[in-house]
Amino acid sequence: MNPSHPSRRRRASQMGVESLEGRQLLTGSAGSTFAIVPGTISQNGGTSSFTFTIDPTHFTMPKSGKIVIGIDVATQTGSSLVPYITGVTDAQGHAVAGTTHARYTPGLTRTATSYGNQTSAVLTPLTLAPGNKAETYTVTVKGEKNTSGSYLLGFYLAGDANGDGIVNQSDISTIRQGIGAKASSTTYNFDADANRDGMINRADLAVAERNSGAMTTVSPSISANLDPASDTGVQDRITALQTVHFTGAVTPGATVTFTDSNQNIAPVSTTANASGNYSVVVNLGSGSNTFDVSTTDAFGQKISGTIAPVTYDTNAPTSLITVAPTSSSSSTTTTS
Ligand SMILES: [Ca+2]
Ligand SMILES: [Ca+2]
Repeated sequence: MNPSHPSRRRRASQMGVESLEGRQLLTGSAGSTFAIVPGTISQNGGTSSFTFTIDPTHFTMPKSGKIVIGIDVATQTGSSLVPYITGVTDAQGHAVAGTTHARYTPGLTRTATSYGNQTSAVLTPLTLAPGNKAETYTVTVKGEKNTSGSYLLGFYLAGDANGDGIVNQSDISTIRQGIGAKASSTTYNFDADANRDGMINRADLAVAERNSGAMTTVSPSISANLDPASDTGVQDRITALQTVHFTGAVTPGATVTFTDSNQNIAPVSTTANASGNYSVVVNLGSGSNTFDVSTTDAFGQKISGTIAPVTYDTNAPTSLITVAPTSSSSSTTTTS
């Protein structure tokens, strides 16, 4: 982990249900996706778009001034969609020059390629607007073979082989060591395959070198931890306090909203600080309280999910019993 990114969480390297589970659990697994965005193509053969923002607060440009963003697309479970990224356009609607496609070699097994052959990825070199201002871009996905359905877009820093949100010499070394590996081989490292074409070669190395210095603080996950001081007695999420405190980590500057699933209590919102940490105080109703936690970040990513209930019980023990502090931790899901 890069110490400058204490809140960053790695992503599962496979999209689809596996990564959603990983995201629900928020366990640190290998991967380099900094944002995951779901979408749906409702008409057979139709298209669907997502607009995102590259801003100087959350992205550091490499020396070239162009940050190479990779965009993967995968079908959601149960979807018959054959998704294809038709392209990326800038705020004026012009196609981003230099955008390249990769497509897995048909015939490679799904496990070998992680995504199977029903996918494609693009690498797109993006810039800030003049004056180092934020710029918006739109990626469009089409249902090939007259298909429709749900998909996931995964955004990554091309060449970030270890998924820590920065492309540097360490990544370049990893890719160099992996040269020659194909998706069917045991030494294949998905994240080292910068252009996602199923093989690691000099093209991936060139992308990483070109992107060296690129960095992002956008995070694909949000955590929500009940402050142990808010959990009286045993750390069991049963408390005698009517007002409790949660902390967590998310994309810096993101808005975070806690909503009572039973709608007994007004939603409470806060904003994460520049390090991605947030803190929120929430009132409880009597009995079990289930909160939906949702966040929206500057990139345009929205994450939402439900955290483990917290029970307000005036009869809950208040004595200070020392227990393992990890029992109060919980996480949100990302099924928005
Ligand atoms: Ca890295
Ligand atoms: Ca490659």
